[in-house]
Amino acid sequence: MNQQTDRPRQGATLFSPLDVGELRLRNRIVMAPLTRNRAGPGFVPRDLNVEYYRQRASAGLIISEATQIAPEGLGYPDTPGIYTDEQVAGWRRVTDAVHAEGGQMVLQLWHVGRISHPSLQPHQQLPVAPSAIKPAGQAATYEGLQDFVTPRALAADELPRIRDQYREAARKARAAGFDGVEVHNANGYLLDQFLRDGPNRRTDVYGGSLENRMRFPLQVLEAVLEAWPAGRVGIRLSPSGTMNDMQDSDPKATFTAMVEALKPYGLAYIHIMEPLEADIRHGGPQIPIGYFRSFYRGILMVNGEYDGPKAQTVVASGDADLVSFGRLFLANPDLPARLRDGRPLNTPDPRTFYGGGAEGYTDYPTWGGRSADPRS
Ligand code: 8OZ
Repeated sequence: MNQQTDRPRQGATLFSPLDVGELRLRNRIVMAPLTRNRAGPGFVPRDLNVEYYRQRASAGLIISEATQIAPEGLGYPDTPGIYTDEQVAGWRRVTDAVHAEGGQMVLQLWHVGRISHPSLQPHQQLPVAPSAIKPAGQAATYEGLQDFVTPRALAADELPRIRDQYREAARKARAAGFDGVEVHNANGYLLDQFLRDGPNRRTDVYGGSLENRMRFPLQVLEAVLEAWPAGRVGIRLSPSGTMNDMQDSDPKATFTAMVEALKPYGLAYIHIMEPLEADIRHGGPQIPIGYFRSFYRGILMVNGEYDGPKAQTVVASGDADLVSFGRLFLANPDLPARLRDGRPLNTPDPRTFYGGGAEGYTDYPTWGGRSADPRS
C-alpha cells in the first residue's frame, strides 16, 4: 500500500490535491462519465466533443463518456468507440485539448452486453450476454425506443475474444493520449451482467458462485492491466444500482466480495455509485460509501447526485477521496471554480442530455464569462 493511502484522510477539502495511483490530481472534483450521444460518423469524436471536454478541463480528472470497445459493445445511437484508428485520432484531439488546459482524462471502456438491440448490432445480430435472459425495458435505437430482445448467451470459448477486445481498446486509449482508463463494471452492462446472479444464470465456471461470477470481470481487468499500469486504471461499480433491470439476490455480499477481490490489484481508484433516487424508488439496496471505506483503504471515488456541500462533507469525513459529478458538471463547465467561490450553479436541462448539437452541450456559460480554469 502506498504512503498516500495510509495518511489520515479526515479534514481534506474538495481542493486538496491528491495522488491517485500514478496521477496527481489538483482537486477532488471529477467529471463523471456522461453518455451524450454526439459522436460523429464512424463513432468518432469530432470538434464539438473536443470543445465540450476542453471546457471542463479544470476538473481534477475527467472520465470520458462510456466508449464501446467493439462494434458489438454499442447500445445507443452515436456513442463514441475506441476500436478504429479514426476513433483514436478523434480522441487524440480531445486529450490534447484537455492537456493543453492542464487537465487530465481517462477513457471509460464499455461493452453494453444485452442492453442493445439487433438494429444497433453488426449484421443485425442478437446482443450478447452471460445468459439468454431478456431485460425488462426498451433499447434506445436510431428508430426510437424498441423492446429489448432475448440476448444470445456467450459460449465460454468466446470470452477470450472479448477480453482481447478490451485489451486492444485499452492499448488504443494509450495511443489516443489518455492518462488512464476506467473499466465500466456498473449500471447493468456486460461486466455487471456477469457479476450479478439475476442476469447471470450460467452453470460453467463463469456463473454460480461469487468466485465464478467475478471471473470474467477480473479477467477483463487483467487484460486491461496488460496495457496499463495499475496506477492508471480505475473501475466503476454500482452496488445499489437497479438500472437496466439489474437484479441480485444479495448485492451486499456480491460487492463486498468484488471490492475484496480488487484489493490485490492496487488500482488507481474504485468508483462507487451510491443509490440514485430512481434506485430507491425501485426498492434497490442502499449501500453507502462508508460501508466500502470500512474495509477498503485505497482511493474511493463516490458518485450519485452530490452537490457541493454534500461532496465537501463526504471528502472531509474520509469516507470518499474523490467525488464525481455528472449533471452538475454537464451544466457548469467551470464547476470547480464555482464550488470554490460559492457561486450559484446553472441548471441542467434534461431535454438536451442525449443527442443533438451544441445546445445544452457546449453552450452552458461559465460564471460571469470568466475562464473555467480555477487557477486563474
Ligand atoms: C445514460 C444513458 C445511456 C447510457 C451508464 C453509459 O449509465 C451509461 C448511460 C447512462 O453507465
